[in-house]
Amino acid sequence: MQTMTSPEVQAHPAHDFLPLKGTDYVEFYVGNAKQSAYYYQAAFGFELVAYAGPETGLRDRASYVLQQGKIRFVLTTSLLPDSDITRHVAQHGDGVKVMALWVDDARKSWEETTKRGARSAFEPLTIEDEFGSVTLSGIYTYGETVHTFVERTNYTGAFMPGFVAKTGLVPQTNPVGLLHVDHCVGNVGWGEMNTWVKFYEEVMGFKLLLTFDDEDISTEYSALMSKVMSNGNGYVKFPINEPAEGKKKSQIEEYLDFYHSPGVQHIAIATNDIRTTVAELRRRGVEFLSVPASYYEDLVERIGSIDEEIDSLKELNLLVDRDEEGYLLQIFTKPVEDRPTVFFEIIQRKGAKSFGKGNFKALFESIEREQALRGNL
Ligand code: TYF
Ligand code: FE
Repeated sequence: MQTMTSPEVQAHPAHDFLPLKGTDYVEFYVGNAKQSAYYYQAAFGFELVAYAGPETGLRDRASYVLQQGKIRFVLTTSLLPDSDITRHVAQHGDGVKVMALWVDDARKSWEETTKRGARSAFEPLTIEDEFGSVTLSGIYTYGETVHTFVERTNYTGAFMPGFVAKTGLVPQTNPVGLLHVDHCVGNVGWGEMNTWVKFYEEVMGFKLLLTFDDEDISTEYSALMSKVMSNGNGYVKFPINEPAEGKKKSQIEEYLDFYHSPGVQHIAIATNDIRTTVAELRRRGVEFLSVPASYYEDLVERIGSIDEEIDSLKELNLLVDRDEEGYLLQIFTKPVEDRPTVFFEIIQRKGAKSFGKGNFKALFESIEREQALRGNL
């Protein structure tokens, strides 16, 4: 007799106790949410879609929700001299507080992860308004960073109950082609990488996708190790970096010195047309790291033939790398705060599922030049 596996079981294999549908939003705690919202709108082309604050009955904070493609950023500031948000901003500067994950069942996500050892940030709660209901729960990951589980039951409002639809701040939204979050990278302390790898394996059911040791990625000075964790369907990827011993201060150590704890280092955002996206971001004043012209001299030799003219990549200082499955184009912004902490990566994947290992040397040397300018090398 033949046994059949039902399609439902195939779609949600029993061993995936934490099925994720993607990134729901990324929340930043910032010193001035209104001005940050303007920056992400004017420079990165996000659209303002929702708001919560004194006008909606909040006394302690204000939040702006921005959207582009499937990406949602929430920018939250405190209105009080002393609160969790105020203290977070005082310690870390502007930074990522929440990486929210879209799930079918926020209660089960919380139960499955806390029973495997996750520290709860808040218990499951359901909030409602005339547009439907949303159930939320939260667990801590590295540092003070939280994973919020977001369950949307046909919710049709602007963001979630508690927020009102809001447009404006800039006269017109001009998107730059940002599509979705490709991966979010965390920096953790010396010797802590494997602790967090184990957390994502055991508590979240993720798998180790790739490992970069200090041999792969030590340049003259900056040294780090990195492991990329992925959930079952590959929609959510979290590389974890830790500093390694080098000739001088690791870029990860510089981050930790200024963030004063582990935290999110970079958010990689996907585009289908990186040349148009980056040309427009540059025109709007977004600052990117640059590699020397020599990077482009042996590029074709290294990666073979690609669809793009090398000159057009050189003009925008885009990086290219190849793996067994295809190639990718990527570029990194400078930190978007005064502290050398959080930055963005813009990435276009043309088949490649890797992270640009072939670019590490050129990229890290570029970061070291910036570190030296800051007096932190
Ligand atoms: O996410 C990654 O692994 C790549 C490479 O400090 C990278 O974007 C790794 C560490 C780092 C900057 C970029
Ligand atoms: Fe990256």
